[in-house]
Amino acid sequence: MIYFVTSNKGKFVEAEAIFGDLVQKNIGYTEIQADTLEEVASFGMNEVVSRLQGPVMLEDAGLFIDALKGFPGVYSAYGQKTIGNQGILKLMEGVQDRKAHFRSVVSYAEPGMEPVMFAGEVHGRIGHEARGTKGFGYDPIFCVGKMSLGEMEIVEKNKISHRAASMKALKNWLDKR
Ligand code: ITT
Repeated sequence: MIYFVTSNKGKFVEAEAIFGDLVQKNIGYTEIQADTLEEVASFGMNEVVSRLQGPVMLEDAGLFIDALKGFPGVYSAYGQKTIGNQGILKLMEGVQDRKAHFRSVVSYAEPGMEPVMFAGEVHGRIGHEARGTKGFGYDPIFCVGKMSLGEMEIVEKNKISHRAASMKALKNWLDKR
């Protein structure tokens, strides 16, 4: 059993499909404003491990759009809350280069252990409209091939996603220990 500290149900169900024995803890932790996902994902670790006294993971993820020089990136949660998908589509109006990627960094630790971190990425493009009602966040505007992530079932998203890559790497590491 692992505690996954997150407020995001969408992230949790995707992680649960990979790990099985996960417990969501919506306890909040100190999320710093930093330049990298790694700094955000590692900063809160000591705090949550000592509070929960067990195996803990947390994850920080973001959408990086080439034409916007990586925006919203580490500000993805704020971007989603404020301008949202329609705001991103607006910023991308008339923009030819639609390349973007999602990146996920998962951090894991047990009491008395130095945290380990694993990263994952998925490359795709920003669509011209929001499509699909599955998934969450930026999924409807992020396309891989002909489909948006918002049109994919969790099993399909988990074959290609940033989160699936970082979490499968962690699972591999745990299985091999
Ligand atoms: P926690 O920090 O509580 O885990 P959060 O929703 O704030 O939840 P992040 O800071 O990691 O999570 O994510 C930043 C935002 O990026 C998030 O609010 C989503 O809108 C978006 N995002 C992350 N992963 C995504 C995915 O797989 N598909 C679509 N949007 C995603």
